[in-house]
Amino acid sequence: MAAQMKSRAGGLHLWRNARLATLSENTSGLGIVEKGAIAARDGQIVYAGPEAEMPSGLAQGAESVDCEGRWITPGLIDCHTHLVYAGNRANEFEMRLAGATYEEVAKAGGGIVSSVKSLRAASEDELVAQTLPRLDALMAEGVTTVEIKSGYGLDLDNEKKSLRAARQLDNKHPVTVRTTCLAAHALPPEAKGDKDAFIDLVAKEILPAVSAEGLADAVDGFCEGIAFSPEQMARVFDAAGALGLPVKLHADQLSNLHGAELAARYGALSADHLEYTDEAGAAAMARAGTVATILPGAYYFIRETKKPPIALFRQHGVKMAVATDCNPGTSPLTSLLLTMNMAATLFGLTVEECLAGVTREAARALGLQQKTGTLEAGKSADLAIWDIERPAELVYRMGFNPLHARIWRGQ
Ligand code: DI6
Ligand code: FE
Repeated sequence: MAAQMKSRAGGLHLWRNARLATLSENTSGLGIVEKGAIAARDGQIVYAGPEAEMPSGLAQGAESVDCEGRWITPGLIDCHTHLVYAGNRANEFEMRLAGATYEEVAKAGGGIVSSVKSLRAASEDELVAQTLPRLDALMAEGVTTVEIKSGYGLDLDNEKKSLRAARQLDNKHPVTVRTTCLAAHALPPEAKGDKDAFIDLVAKEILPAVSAEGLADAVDGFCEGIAFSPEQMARVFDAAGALGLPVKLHADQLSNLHGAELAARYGALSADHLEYTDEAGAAAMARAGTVATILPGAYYFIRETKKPPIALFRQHGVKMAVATDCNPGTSPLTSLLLTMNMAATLFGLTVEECLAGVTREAARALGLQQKTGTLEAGKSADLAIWDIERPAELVYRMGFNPLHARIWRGQ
C-alpha cells in the first residue's frame, strides 16, 4: 500500500480543461486563467496556466483528469482553529440564550475552564477521535491545511497531549496540520489567580519542553483583560524567540490593549480578531508584515458589535486572512465557506479578499507562503475543484458545499 501510494505520488498528474483562480501574488485579483491546466510531479505543481501554453512534454505519460470546465482554486487553509478539544459547551449556549451573562456562566463552572476540565479528562486517542469529525467537516469543503492550537490543557502534560493529538491528525490524514502552542490562553484553577507565576511556568517550562519535542510550529497567546496583559505576553514572546519559534496573538478582541502593536513589535506572523485595533495598530502591522486574521465566527457568536477596522487594514496595506476560530466557547464553526460569507456580509470583505484570505494570506499567516496557498509552480499541489460557474458562489451561498474534488499534495 505504502509502495503503491509512493509510486502514484511520484507520478505526473494533469488537470486540464479547467478554469483557474490561481491567487498568484503577481497577478491582480483572483489571477484567473480561462482554459487552464495544472501539472504536478511528486506532489508539487510544475505548471499552472493556460492549457495552450503548457510545455508539451508535461502531458506525456501523465495521469490526466478532464475537469470539464470546473473551477480550481488553491486548497483552502484554515489558519486559526482550536480544533482539538473535548466535549462541547452547548449547555452554556442555552444558558446565554436564557439570558445568563458570561460571568454567570463562568460562575456555574462554564467558560474556557470547563473545556480545560473536559480536555484533561480525555486521553490523547479520545481527543483525536473527538476532533476527527470537525477535521472531516473542514476537509469536506476543500481544506488542505489547518492550524490547530493547544490552550485547553494549561499544564505541561495536557498541552503536550493536545499538540500530540494534532500531530497524530497530521500523520494519519491527507491534510497538513500546523500546530501552535497557546498555553497562555487562560489561567488554570491550580494557579490560584497568580497570572505572573503561570506566565513563568509557560515561558520557562511549557514552551521549552514543547519545543524540545518538536510539538509546536508557533506560539500564541490571549492578550486581553480577562486573560494576559501585554507585558505578560511579551515574556511569552521572548521565550518563544529564544527557542526560535514564530509568534501569533489573539489581539484586541474585546478591548484595545494595543495587542496589534505588540504582535508587530515581535514580528508576529499574524495578529488575530482585532475588533478593537486602532490606526496605530494597523500601521504597525503593515510595517512588520504581520497578517490580520479576521474571525467573523467569534464576532457573530458572541454578538459583538464592534467590527475590525477593515478600511484601515486596506489603507495601510495589511494583508488579511480569514479563519473559522473553531472552538467550543465562542465559535463552534467548522465551515470555512460559511466563514467567508460572514466576512463578506458582516465586515464587507470583497470576494477577492475572502478567497485570498482562505488561501494565499492564510498561508502567509502560517509562514507557509513559499509552500502552499496559490496555484503556482513550486507550490504543493493542494487543490480544490468546484462545481460552480463563478468564484463568487463560494462566498455567496450559505450551508451548501459545491466541492467536486479535493487534492492534497497531488493526490
Ligand atoms: N478568544 C476566543 O474567542 C476564544 N479564545 C480566545 O482566545 C475563546 C475560547 C473559549 O471560550 O473556549
Ligand atoms: Fe482563537
